[in-house]
Amino acid sequence: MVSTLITVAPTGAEADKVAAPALPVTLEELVQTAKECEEAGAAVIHVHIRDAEARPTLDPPRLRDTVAAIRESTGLIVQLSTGGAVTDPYEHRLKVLDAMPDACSLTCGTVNFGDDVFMNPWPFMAELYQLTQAREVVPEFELFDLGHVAALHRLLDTYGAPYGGHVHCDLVMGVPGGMPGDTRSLVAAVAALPEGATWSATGIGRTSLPVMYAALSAGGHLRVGMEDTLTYAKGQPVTSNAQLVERAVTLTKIAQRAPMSPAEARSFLGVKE
Ligand code: KMH
Ligand code: ZN
Repeated sequence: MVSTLITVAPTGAEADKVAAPALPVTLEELVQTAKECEEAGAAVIHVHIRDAEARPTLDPPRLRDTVAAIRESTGLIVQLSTGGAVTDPYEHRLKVLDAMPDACSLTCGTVNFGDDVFMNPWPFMAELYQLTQAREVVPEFELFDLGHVAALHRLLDTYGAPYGGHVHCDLVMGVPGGMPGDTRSLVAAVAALPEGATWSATGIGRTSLPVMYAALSAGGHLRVGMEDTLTYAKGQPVTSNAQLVERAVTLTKIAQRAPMSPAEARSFLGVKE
């Protein structure tokens, strides 16, 4: 049976703890969330951290402690965000790899991000990519727009294969300013991916379910979590990240695909043992 890699993105840099009390922002909350999501069927955790006031941070000691704590309590693949918040400078984003995660996100281009701009110019992408190769960290290529797929081709053509030897992408759909979270955009993006690449998809906000159905029907993998979705259904706030993982697992099983275990995901992605 073909299996589905499920990634949970539990926190993000944008959601507000006051407006979304279930958002995990402390180390204890994050570790508890990680355990629940592994139990529910996730194999990868995409991590953003917050400071003592629940504001997004890329503080290096905090990142190191977070990687260690999640590794100690779960078998999940720890993927640190190098995107951070739109206000994070490039130097801080590059230093994320000092925390020695299993994997990291690598966004393949600049994109409008609501009223903001998420900056990923070519020199930054190229430097980050070469750093992932040197540090033996598996990159996940975040694609918010079709143009990002072209930049991914340029990255691979210029600098060669990623650490782990396998290209895995995540289509981040439905960001205001990026590609829409619908089936025709998903099909167009997937058609443009490099030969042999695998991919997950996530739909922001109300595009979560349509993107999940489209991804399952097109043979893709899934990312879910409160970074991307705070509403479970109309009028129903998400109560926990595990609730979103459980729904993804249910839909995956209906699609006749088993959720991939963390051990299977390690070999699938080429993560260092
Ligand atoms: N918070 C966004 C500006 C990533 O994690 O790499 C960027 C983001 C992508 O979430
Ligand atoms: Zn993120």
